[in-house]
Amino acid sequence: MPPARKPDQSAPAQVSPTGVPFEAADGDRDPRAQAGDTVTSPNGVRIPDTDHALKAGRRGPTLLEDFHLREKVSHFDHERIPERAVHARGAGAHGVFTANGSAASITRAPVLAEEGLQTPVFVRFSTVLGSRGSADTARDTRGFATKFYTKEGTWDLVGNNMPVFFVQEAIKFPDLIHAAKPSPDREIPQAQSAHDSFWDFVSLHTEATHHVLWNMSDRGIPRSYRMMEGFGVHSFRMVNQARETVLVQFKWTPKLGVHSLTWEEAQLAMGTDPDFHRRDLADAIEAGAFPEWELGVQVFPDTEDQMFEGIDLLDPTKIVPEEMVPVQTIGTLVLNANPTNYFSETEQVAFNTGHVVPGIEFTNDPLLQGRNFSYQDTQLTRLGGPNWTQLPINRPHAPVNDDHRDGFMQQGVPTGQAPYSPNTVDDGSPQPAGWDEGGYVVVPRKVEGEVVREVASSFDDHFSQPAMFWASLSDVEKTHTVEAYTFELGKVYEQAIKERVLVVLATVDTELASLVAGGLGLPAPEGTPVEHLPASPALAQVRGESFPLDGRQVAVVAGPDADLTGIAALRRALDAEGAQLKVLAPRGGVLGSGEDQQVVERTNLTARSVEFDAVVVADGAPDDGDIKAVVLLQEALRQLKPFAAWGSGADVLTSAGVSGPGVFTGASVDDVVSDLVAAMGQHRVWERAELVTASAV
Ligand code: HDE
Repeated sequence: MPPARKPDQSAPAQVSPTGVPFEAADGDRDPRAQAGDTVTSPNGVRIPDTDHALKAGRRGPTLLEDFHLREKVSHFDHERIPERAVHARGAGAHGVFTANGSAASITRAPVLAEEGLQTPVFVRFSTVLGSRGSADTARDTRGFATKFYTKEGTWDLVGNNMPVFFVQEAIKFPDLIHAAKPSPDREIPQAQSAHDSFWDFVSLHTEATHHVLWNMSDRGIPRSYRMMEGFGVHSFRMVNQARETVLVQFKWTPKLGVHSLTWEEAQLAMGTDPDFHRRDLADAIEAGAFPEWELGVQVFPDTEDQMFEGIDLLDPTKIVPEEMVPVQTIGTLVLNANPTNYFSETEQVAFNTGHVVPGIEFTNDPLLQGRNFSYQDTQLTRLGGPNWTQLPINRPHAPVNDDHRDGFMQQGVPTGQAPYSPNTVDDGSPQPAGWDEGGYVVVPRKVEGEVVREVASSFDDHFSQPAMFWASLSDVEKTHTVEAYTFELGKVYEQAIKERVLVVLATVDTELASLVAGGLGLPAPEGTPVEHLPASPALAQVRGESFPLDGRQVAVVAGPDADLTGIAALRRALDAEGAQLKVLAPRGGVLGSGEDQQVVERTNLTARSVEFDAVVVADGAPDDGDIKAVVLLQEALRQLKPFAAWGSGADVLTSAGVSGPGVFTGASVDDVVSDLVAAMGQHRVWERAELVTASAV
């Protein structure tokens, strides 16, 4: 008979002041921090006064004896932990992943394979370069990291919103980040790649060209975390029940489509609302507009050369176009709860690419192999020791019995006398788990070769894929991309660096290079653009598709004499689409009374155009030429946002110079609402782009 297993190495049971054990329902909410009604010390001693220190006399010196004073101030002194070396700025949410079962043929991981299985998740979105307090809308790559609390252990899918990476080998990552972070002397610029050392690095490492092009495209400034794709970037190996393997690449596809800010909006938001993306995510979840993504995989045969039709599957600067290998949906992610405590959840959550479960294995992608070391390593400093998987947000939802012992902040009380294996002292427990017991048994794979510091020659192709990406963009995206390069290089001081970037661009595409050169006032270098695969329509964001309006924001310009019944009707119509209406008036307070009463949510002083996806002007809104109101309307016009107005509201638009495509007017709300909703579904009024853009491709 096999020996009895030891109890899980979980934290001691938590007991409330009344002696009732707490139910940590989903395993990641720990009520210990906030229990009972009275202020207590960390020891649980009730405190009569937390505002005044113990003193020898009212005007006398403070006593060292005051343990509450010492503990309170001392704990505060140690409140901060190091921010993440990269991806310091982020926002998180809880959710659930539901597998549709179609992955059963390629993986034995129930989280992906078992039809209808629901797995709790925590997702953290982030920017890469900025410090923890930096603005959300900087031009940057976005992190998209998902922790799946599966019954077989935790699986972390630590991806980005772009499918390729700057460097091919992990050993170059410190160089890349040192070049991209602020300068070592003045520590500027914050959260920006628009400086000499970044462009110096990427022009010397031309393997970065593909990722840089994605950053300079609209993908670098998402409208919302809810409107981004996510990519696992590397190829992973999947193993099914029959121990057969395939290679896969993961992709998250947002239900709301992929949409971006304009650069002007991004810059405005950095000043007016640095928390733009955080707020958007939290507000949407609070409003019940739960963000949703489909998880898909591109599946490739696990051949000996790890290539697919000439594309190296181990090179993280390459993609396989979806037109060549379609993305197959294997499940759905819904984010349905905001964190209760930012620090305990979003800050302390710690991802590790090395966290995989049976059925999901690695490939030899040299970037992935290095990441598997780095993530565990960085948490030792950031979270203070090796027990970081015991923190509530990181705790596996699977039994843990690891024979690891001690270390800073050990929270479990492991039992038994023999934390080693094999042993006889504890009757051999815990026992290893083989394939049939769900053990992480690695499928044998052949590895041989000479010890070299080299990569395969297929890694030398740095240009054909950026050229394909450029060719795939819509015209408006191309224009934005040219403007982004011109802006960023315009901030570079060294002429030689700008010229070197132009030479790189000329190898990608002559038109791209000459437009950027033109913007910089430099001669366009001669270049011989590379051969590339045909354009991939799936890579363009603007393709005439229509998307749901969940969590979209609409302003209605109103005033004391506005048609409040019309505003109420507009609110109902937008509610039905999942969008939110905000009343904007010259002064705060309440408009009208009774059923149609409207609370003023924004004033001309507190509102800025970037907050809204569309602007409506109500009948009776003041047409007093208030410069702030006019600026808001004109900015919204330039940002291609849809407009609507009913009754005299149309005159306000005319006075502000707002007309043309995407401006809908009528006698009543009913006359305009369906056009407005349809236009918002397209994200922007793209037909207006030509009228307001200075440079065009
Ligand atoms: Fe990361 N990365 N990374 N990275 N990364 C970190 O881990 C690293 C890379 C990504 O919300 C760090 O816990 C190396 C690719 C995300 O907590 C660190 C290399 C991709 C996050 C680290 C890469 C990512 C990180 C910093 C090159 C997309 C935020 C704090 C081999 C597929 C996770 C931490 C969160 C965070 C190292 C490249 C995504 C230092 C060495 C490629 C989303 O360990």
